[in-house]
Amino acid sequence: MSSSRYPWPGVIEYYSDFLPVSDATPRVTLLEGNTPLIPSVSIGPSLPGKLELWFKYEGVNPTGSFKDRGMTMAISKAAEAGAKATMCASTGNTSAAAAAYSTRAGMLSIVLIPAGYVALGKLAQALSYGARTIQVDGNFDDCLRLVREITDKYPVVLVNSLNPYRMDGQKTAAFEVCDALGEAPAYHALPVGNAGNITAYWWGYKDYQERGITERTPRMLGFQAAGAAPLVSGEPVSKPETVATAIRIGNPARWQDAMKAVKESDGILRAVTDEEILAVYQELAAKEGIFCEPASAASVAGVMKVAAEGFFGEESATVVCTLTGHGLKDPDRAVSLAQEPEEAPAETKAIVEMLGF
Ligand code: AN7
Repeated sequence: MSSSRYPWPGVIEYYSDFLPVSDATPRVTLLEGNTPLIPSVSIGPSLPGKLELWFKYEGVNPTGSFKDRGMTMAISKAAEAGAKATMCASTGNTSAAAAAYSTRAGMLSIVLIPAGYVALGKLAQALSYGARTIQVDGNFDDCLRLVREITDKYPVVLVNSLNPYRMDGQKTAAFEVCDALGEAPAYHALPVGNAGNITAYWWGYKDYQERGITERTPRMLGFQAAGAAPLVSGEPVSKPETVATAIRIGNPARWQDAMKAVKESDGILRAVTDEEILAVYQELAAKEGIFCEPASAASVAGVMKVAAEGFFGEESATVVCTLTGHGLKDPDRAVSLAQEPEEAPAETKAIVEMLGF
């Protein structure tokens, strides 16, 4: 390993041997990746059986979600090709990442978002990074249809996960999990929306196994919100609804690839309710000290649900859940569920009394 890989140089430079880049490819990076794989101290030990539960905490990426891994690749390749503008549809996180990396590369970023259904932190990001932010009177699926039509006709690079470079970049999360554990986990659980990430992880795990770095690949466990679960029902959902706005998607672009990933890996696709998602979302913060956004908690909610059904049996196995985005992305949700702060005058005596000291 060359010393130029330290300190952490971002996912393209660190994993360049595994990615379609050359010395001529500019590295448009915010030093994303190298995110912590955190052992569970509360939820894991409470699960039936002998599971070892880990959280891949993607909320600490530079724009606060896993999207940075794919975006550094997509924008670097767009820059290599001389592109001037990028465009994406987004439930929020893709737009934040696209805006940040496009801006860094000196490109115009155009983002289409469903009006009224993007969490406040994500909207703040797209606007602050200077994206041309267009709220569409429609849902994510409408936005993606428009972006596909427009980028087909005009010189603007599509940076949704239909862009193959996005997938290449997102594979690096699977590489990091294997590098951290010394082997692929037995199971990997993810929230599924547009279905790019579960596909990318699977491809990444397969790459490592094909190169002989790991011996096995995990069973992929995909979890959708019950009101937006087309891959579970097998039918597109025309009016997807869930509190987990990041995965409020009714017709995922990577539908077939995700189904293949689940089938090849002997995995499962299941739905979790909004109630289950929000309960785990709160538990992750209050018991594990990990603040993620609601959609991210779907992976853990799903693991808890199938564990309770006996899915894992008595097996001792490693289970990794990706926590895809930071809790600060959706401050409205957090505050609406949490207790009100207590109030006190600026006096020691009053506070000491309140605390019962
Ligand atoms: C926190 O930003 O689709 O199954 O437009 O933001 O790869 O789509 C976000 C997706 C999970 C689902 N968790 O990943 C977008 C967008 C969070 C997310 C997903 C998203 P995919």
